[in-house]
Amino acid sequence: MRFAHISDVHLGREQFNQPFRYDDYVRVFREAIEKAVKERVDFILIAGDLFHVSRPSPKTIRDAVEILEIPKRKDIPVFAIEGNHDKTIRETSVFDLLEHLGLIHTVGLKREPRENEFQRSKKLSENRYLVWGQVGDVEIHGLRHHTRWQLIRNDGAVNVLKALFKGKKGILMLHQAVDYLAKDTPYQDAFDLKLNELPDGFSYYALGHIHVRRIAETAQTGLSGPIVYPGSLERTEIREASHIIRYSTRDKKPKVMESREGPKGFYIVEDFQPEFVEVDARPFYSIRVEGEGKAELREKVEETASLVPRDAIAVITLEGTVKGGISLAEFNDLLKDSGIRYYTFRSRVVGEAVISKERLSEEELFTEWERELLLHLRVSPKEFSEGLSDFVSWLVERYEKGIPAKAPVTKKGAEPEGQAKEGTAKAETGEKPAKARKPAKTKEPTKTGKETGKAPKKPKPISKPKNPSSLDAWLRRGKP
Ligand SMILES: [Mn+2]
Repeated sequence: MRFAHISDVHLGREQFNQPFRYDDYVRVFREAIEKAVKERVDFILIAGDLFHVSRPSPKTIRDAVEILEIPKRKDIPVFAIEGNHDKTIRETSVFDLLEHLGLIHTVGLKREPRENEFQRSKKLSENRYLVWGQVGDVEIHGLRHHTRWQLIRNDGAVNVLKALFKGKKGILMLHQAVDYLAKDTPYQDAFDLKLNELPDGFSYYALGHIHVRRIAETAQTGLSGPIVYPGSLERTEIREASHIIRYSTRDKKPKVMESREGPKGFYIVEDFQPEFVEVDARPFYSIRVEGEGKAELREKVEETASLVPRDAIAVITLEGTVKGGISLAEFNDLLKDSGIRYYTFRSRVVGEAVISKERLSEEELFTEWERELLLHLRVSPKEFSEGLSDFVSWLVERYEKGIPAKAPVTKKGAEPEGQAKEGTAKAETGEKPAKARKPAKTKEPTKTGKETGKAPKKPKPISKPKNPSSLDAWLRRGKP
């Protein structure tokens, strides 16, 4: 049994607002699919974020259809889940369209059963079915992206994943950040799942969401199969640079290093052992130049740029202390004949030495919800600027369903899609109903303290808005 494991394709993304970047993202997806088909895999997994937004443009849909027709023509099924970027709260999504065309098979919780050549299902409740893929004797389970608060409830007493996939085997496909593999990624302090919260019993955990390549073997985790993140197919941010150049005030020459996160690609998995397959992602240089004056910085930038290949992308961060500061406009002209495909400058130059005051932690400044919002903005600011309506949907979904005060844990009704029935979950954990249904009004909406090991903050009185910057309070009331 051989399969390909791809994730975080982000089709439709026009990084840096450059049309050639749109083409890059499409090109590496085609390359990955073509390589998988050439390797004669039995099936292909796409572990979320096939698209960059949940409502891709007609052009992006056409590109996706064209590429997904390649495995279809060879009768190679593609199984997919929606990631945080492409999931939708609408009844019909682009994934439904692709599924209707027979180009993909989605797995997870559905309102209707699926019984066909590649899909099986099991009734969980009135209009809730668990759908999985079936190829030979291998089951492909999975669930679209959910936030931590949806999956792990009542302080960990209820684990939706463990309840849903109890006794299941084969492959588990998820689009979540697991803490154990999130080190040195944007999700390090904002993971969705702890390692021991993953359901055991699967031979392979096909994950998506973390954009860099990560594997945790069974010997490290104690789980029944490896946990694997192929990472994104293209370089989605500076941390995924192929090359790093440093030119500090101490260096006589710029130092060029290949990044350890360098190669991009996907996995071909045989007998549940992943083998990395590289795709030809565009070279991406992360450059940091330090100087003590404008002239020094300009000189060093020119010297550094000569080391960057013509087709590459370069993000150049200027550092140092320059009297009077600098304007980036003074640097842009410098590289216009360099041949670098796209470059941009960022400045960390300070006009004068700054003596920093005692630092406040994020936890002291923001509520958990505000930090989640900031994290989303930090991880993928383009997600929001490219699709405000998706942001609003995300916000509404997050908020309508995320307020314990308004949506206490109930047996029926206000359950968000993708929740296992509470009864099922309880059977798994042996949790007593009384505790599981603790009245929400006594609960602090954010769990900041518990997450960080500190004492939880006292609940703020709803009627007395004291902090004008509290987005949390504002959204809960719907007005400032
Ligand atoms: Mn992604």
